[in-house]
Amino acid sequence: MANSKYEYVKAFERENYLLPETYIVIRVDGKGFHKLSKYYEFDKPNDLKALQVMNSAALQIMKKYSDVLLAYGDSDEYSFLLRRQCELYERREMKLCTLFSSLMSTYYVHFWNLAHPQKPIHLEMIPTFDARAVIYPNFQIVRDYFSWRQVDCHINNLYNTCFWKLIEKRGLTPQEAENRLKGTIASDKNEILFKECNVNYNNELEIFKKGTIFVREIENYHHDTAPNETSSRQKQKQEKTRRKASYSLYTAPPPPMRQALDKTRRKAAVEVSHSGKAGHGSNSKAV
Ligand SMILES: Nc1nc2c(ncn2[C@@H]2O[C@H](COP(=O)(O)OP(=O)(O)OP(=O)(O)O)[C@@H](O)[C@H]2O)c(=O)[nH]1
Ligand SMILES: [Mg+2]
Repeated sequence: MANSKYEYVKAFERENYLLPETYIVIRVDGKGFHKLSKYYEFDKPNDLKALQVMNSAALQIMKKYSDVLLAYGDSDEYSFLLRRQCELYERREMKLCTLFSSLMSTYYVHFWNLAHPQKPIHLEMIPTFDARAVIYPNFQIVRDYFSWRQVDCHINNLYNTCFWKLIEKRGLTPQEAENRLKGTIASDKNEILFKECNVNYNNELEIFKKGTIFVREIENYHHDTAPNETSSRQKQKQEKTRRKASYSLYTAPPPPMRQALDKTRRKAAVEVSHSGKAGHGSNSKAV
């Protein structure tokens, strides 16, 4: 490589390497989807086809990167869990975030256009995603992270379902619906839906209420050595095993997130800091 007098500018570059031996969660979120959903006339409060586009894009990312063990998504966001010993791009934060956000954006456009031949993406309203990466030191916190996202989905969906049903079925204006819901708790909203709108919230689609979970199903995966003792041949073999794994989609059977994460842990043998609730030993192996 030529050494020019301009080479010194490289010294200004900074890189953040995500701490080793920690779980990485990358969350992508649609930019301005409030506007975008209006522009492309999404069904309110949930557009099944749009959610399926999100799911297809996320699954494509999961297929591309075998380090992704699990992905959870709802609305315009998706969270990807990368294994503790992931060495993708040396764990460079900027590289990971920019790649995940650009892949999500381009896959989204691709799958949108496949699903909506009559309503393709227009240049003036291009879907784009931002991304952040957060590291978590143990599995308990990872589980709480996904529970947090799923609870968020539930809270938003219950509110939005109530809001739009009050408008559709009771003829309220958006302002009146907002006022009606002010100060209400979850049970009040269920009651409003049932008594005033003739809607049983339990009958709403699971994907709307709980989001979508993809799990990489890895069978017979063993990894007995410490990461720095793993030879490159062993690493290649493990990579191949992960790559060959199938994917399961859960629209969250109850209690959804715990089951899916436990399954990931059992099958992929993600290392776990022991939690009494989960009922597994703490001697599981690291992927
Ligand atoms: N009608 C409809 N709107 C949706 C659907 N999914 C997502 N949205 C819209 O997308 C928004 C996502 O929330 P945010 O990410 O907080 O809002 P945003 O406009 O994307 O803003 P930034 O993420 O800050 O750029 C929701 O508030 C809805 O307005 C859907 O299935 N149907
Ligand atoms: Mg958004």
